[in-house]
Amino acid sequence: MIYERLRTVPTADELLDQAFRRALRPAMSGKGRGTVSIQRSMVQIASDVLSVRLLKTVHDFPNFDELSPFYYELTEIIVGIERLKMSLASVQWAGNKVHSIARDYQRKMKQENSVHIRKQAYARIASIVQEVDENLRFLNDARGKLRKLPEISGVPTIIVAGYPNVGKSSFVRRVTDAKPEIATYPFTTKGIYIGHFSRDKMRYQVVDTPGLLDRPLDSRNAIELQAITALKHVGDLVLLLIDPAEHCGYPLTAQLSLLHEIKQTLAIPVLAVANKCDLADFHGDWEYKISTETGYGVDEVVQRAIEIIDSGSSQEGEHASEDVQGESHYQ
Ligand SMILES: Nc1nc2c(ncn2[C@@H]2O[C@H](COP(=O)(O)OP(=O)(O)O)[C@@H](O)[C@H]2O)c(=O)[nH]1
Ligand SMILES: [Mg+2]
Repeated sequence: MIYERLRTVPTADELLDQAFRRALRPAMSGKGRGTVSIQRSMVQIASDVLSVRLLKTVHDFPNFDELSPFYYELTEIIVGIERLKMSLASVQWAGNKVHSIARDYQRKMKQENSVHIRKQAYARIASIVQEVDENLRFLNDARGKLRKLPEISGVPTIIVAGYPNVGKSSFVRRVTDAKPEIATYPFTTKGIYIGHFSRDKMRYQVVDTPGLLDRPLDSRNAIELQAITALKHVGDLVLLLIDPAEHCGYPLTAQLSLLHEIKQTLAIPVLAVANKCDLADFHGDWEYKISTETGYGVDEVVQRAIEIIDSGSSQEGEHASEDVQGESHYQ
């Protein structure tokens, strides 16, 4: 994942500490060297350490304009791209400024004033670095948040949605091969589950999103809604589970209106699937009915999902038309 390799961003104090400590080395081992040359190399080393670390911090961050739409949107809502760009620009400015200050002061150094000038250089350098301390802290905080973003690979992806207890996790468990990985996702404490399966030598990804696509979208604030709609960039299909027997505790009408909302909001194909058909009070005339408990119908639904994904990727760029969406017929 793009943010995984981000290193800790040091604070101004940490940077200055490290730089000035390193710069003491020539003074300690400076036998036989003149004072001017030692003072010059102190300034040189301190400024090298600082500008290298400041500029490295900047280069660690990706070029935001090249991020995939999924990570771009999440970065925007978690930390804000403008704010990030401004902080990085300030840190870059500091890295360059430290370098040019060091050059200027080294030139001014003479036999009689070198210690004094070196101290002046240190003070100027320290104040530049302190000036961007707030930006460094912001970047470190951003790093902490961005690193936790889920790793969602580019393989075809089915997003599982539906009210709590309709059987989403049971479905993911039944169709995927290994234990799903759990990733954190902004604005939900529950973590999303990412599993995989193979069909005809193709890998597919199944994402269970508890806390995201499991209740009416109109109850969400704008930021939560953005975190939810960002999923459309990774999902090729939403598989929305419905529990007509209402064992989940939510009325069927509410479940159907969630189906409707998700279709409208995400603008990717939605396949509605009625689950728990093994139950006695399962009812209704559904195009796709399954039981994740007994396994009834599950293979057919997975096959259908793959067909929809394949037909979507063969007409890349166009929106899936209404008729490929697996509208369930509930009378
Ligand atoms: N009878 C029956 N129970 C099911 C079925 N699928 C899930 N359940 C049960 O419904 C409850 C909620 O399932 P879960 O997968 O955790 O739902 P989630 O909240 O949507 O992830 C659990 O007690 C499951 O055992 C099914 O096909 N038939
Ligand atoms: Mg679950």
